[in-house]
Amino acid sequence: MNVKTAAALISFLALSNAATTSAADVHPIIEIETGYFFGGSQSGKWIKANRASKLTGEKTTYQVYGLTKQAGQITAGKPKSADEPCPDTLMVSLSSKPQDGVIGLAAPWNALPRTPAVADVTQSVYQDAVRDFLKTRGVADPKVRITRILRVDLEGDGEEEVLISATNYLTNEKSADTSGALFPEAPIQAPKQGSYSIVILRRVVDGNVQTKLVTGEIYARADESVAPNVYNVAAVLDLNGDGKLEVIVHSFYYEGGQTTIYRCEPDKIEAALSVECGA
Ligand SMILES: [Ca+2]
Ligand SMILES: [Ca+2]
Repeated sequence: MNVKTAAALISFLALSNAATTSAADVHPIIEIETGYFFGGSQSGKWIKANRASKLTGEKTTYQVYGLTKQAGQITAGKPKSADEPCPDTLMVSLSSKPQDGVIGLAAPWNALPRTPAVADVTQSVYQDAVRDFLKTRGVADPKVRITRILRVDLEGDGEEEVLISATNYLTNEKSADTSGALFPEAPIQAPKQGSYSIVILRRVVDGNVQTKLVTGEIYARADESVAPNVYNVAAVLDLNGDGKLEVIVHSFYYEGGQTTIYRCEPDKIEAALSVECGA
């Protein structure tokens, strides 16, 4: 091997090493409101919080995203235990908390390649869709109350999907009024018969509209044993860089909350990563 070939080989190795390092980077994800650390992704694969935290630096720059726009850039420290009452949840301290920020992502790609459009919740086609869905889940006479409708093309195939959040715990408590508010208080009392809080996804599959439950709870009968949760779509973002949007759902009950990132494929909806804390 002559000197020139050796030098070329060394520079090739250096280049390929650099490429490998960057492809293997973990791209951490945080919740802005709480500073909770979801974990991240690596070459498109989801990495749980404990593993991702070991690969996250002392000072990481995050792009902050809200429901319909990017909301600036912040830095955050290394993830640490959130301590009592949630020692298993990891959290970071944020340099600032941008208004309307929902999720922070440390990655080079744009997590909001397609912006969700907020649609009118009174449209009869969606009122009917929620009513029909609740009937299939055993609610005899559904009292439809939609809190948010979002239209967005999740996978970028040119066809828009529709995400509907609907909550009705059939109570007159002011605290249970979810209309318009993103993080209202959840009702304290046990759920009554016919009450529900759901996020459903409507998409066209082979020319037919398909309606699927992303997450939620439906009480065809009253249940004295549970504290009801309220569910709402907080953001729709591409958090692992595969070009497909994930659906981020915030849920809460009277003394705690959870935020979950859902992958929504036509044949399967599954949770990718989640953070939570409750008393
Ligand atoms: Ca689509
Ligand atoms: Ca994605």
